[in-house]
Amino acid sequence: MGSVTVRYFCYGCLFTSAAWTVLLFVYFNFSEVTQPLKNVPIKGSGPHGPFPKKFYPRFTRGPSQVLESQFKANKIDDLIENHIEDPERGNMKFSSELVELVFHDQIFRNAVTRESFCEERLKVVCGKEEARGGFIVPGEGMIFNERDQELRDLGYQKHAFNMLISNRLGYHRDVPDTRNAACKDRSYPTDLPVASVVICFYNEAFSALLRTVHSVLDRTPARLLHEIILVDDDSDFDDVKGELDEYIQKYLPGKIKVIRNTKREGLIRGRMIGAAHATGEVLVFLDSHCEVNVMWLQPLLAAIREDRQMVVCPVIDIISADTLAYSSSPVVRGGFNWGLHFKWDLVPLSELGGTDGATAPIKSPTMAGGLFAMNRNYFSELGQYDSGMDIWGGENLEISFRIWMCGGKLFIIPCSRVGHVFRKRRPYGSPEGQDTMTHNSLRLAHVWLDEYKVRLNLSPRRMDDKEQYFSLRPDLRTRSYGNISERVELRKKLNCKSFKWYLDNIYPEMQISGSNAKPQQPIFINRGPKRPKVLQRGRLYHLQTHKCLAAQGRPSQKGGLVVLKACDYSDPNQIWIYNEEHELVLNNLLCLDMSETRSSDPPRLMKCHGSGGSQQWTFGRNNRLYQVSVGQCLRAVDPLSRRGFVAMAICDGSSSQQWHLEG
Ligand SMILES: *[C@@H]1O[C@H](CO)[C@@H](O)[C@H](O)[C@H]1NC(C)=O
Ligand SMILES: [Mn+2]
Repeated sequence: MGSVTVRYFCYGCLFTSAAWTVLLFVYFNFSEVTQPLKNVPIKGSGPHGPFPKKFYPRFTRGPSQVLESQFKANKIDDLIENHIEDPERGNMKFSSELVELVFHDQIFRNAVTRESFCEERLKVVCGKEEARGGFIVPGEGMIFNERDQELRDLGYQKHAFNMLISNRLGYHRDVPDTRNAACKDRSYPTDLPVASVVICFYNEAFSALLRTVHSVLDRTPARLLHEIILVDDDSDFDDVKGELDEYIQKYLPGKIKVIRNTKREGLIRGRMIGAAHATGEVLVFLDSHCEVNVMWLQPLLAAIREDRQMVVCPVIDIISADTLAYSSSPVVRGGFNWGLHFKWDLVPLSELGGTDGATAPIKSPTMAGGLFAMNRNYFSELGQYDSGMDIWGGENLEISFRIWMCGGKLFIIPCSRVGHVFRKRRPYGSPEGQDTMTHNSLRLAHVWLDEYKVRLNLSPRRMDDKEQYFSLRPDLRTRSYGNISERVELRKKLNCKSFKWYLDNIYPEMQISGSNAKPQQPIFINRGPKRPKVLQRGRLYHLQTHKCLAAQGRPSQKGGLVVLKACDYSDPNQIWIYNEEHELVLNNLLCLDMSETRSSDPPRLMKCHGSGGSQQWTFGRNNRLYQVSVGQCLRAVDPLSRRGFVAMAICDGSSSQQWHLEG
């Protein structure tokens, strides 16, 4: 009888382990593939790699409206001048505090990079802080006064990225060369076609827009750059109006055209307007918050020169919205789902390699939309965009399907890299708050999807299997999407192939079965689920109160506050891990995190997201604990209070802001 019990016990064990295996398998598969590739940087070459150091003319007006008081600036200038001119003291080390303060001041007044500033003015190499594959400068986003604070918070509100850092960076900076080493040996024909770069913008931050423009000017051979066309889609902000014109007139005469829409047209018609003004052989569309990398244009042009029906995209590198750090992104390609949302896919084995290895173009079923290049006449022949689409959304899939189905090709060129600020939300809507994504997707579906439109699930909510069919969704069936007869005509005129052909030949990975579609077995150049290396482990000791930072409630509770408690040397709930991602992880569970938009909120414990920004902390001078995206230091709110609350404040080196990671 005992043996029966044992047998059932064993069955139980077997069943449990099987269930766990399945669960873990699903979890890892799912989390690895569906995670949007936000900040998963892989190591690029060092930020100060193979570029010749350049020095740029300084502008009399800095990128920011907020100027430090002239008095302070002059005083600091005197200080440096004296130091450098004095032969005895010329070589003396400046305190790093001074360097930071001076640097801070300089970038406000002149658009210089930190590197050029440090080497030019101080004849010293400023200390560098490495971010993985990125380029962050300690204290770059540091809040010095209320105006900094306003600028930062306003920036997040208006642009959904750290405008304070963007302004301080100025309009020029070097970015790490993120290309595969094999790209550096490639050469390109001399008779490449010339390019018109079209940049549409709507309420863009002035500094981000100008950095986009300057990066193109700085890193594109003049003979290949026919012109830059800026299309202002009826922005509301003043600085991208008169001030932009003034700046261009003063510093960039010649190659830049600015076109102002008199009413809001949206990105889609905006680009068509830009293209109509362009006269170069190739059109290159860029977003208004990009920075192009070295040799970005030549590989794109070379591919188009070879085949005029080739539409090409660069690899889109990541510029952090919180720190503006530039980092390399893995080579992935475009796909989509039946919600007609674009997604990144791993490159299937069959598409990798080839004779050119890592430098070979990669066939891509769809494009992300913001950045691509194509022959200008071919753009027209192919029907530009659907001008019945509004503002934003769906146009990237529409043009992708059209390219492939009507005889063109769409490739990603791994040797061309352009950084893009990945914001966590779009900071603007449509003029009347319409859902332009659904409107545009319906147009696209009715023109291009043939019998497959019954598979659509355009609802933001998940429906059960039966409901997800378009034909059973009366609201979408009857919803108007305007007149599409011109686009249907176009499809006939161009003699385009069927959507079935597209799925069979271009995107066979998209399993028709829908919900149980299984992702392909990938080759992923990503770091995968590897945990960041631990740099230090110990208690976070507050020097003034002799207390330790711990969770207010359970350390596993997401969104929980942290407070100062009596140090308990045996309590694992007071142990923090500080890792190479600059995260502070309590008891190996949750990360210390700051709210993105409201820096007045206290820090909380949140799931570690691994993308820096709100979870990036650095230990600095005066024992400070600095939060990178907020630009402030952690302090005890009231050292005498038993409640032990902590909050962020302007770093002032006071004793309430002094911490020590013990261990
Ligand atoms: C749709 O537009 C075409 C021309 O573009 C026109 O001939 C047709 O009458 C329009 N259809 C409707 C229903 O308005
Ligand atoms: Mn963008």
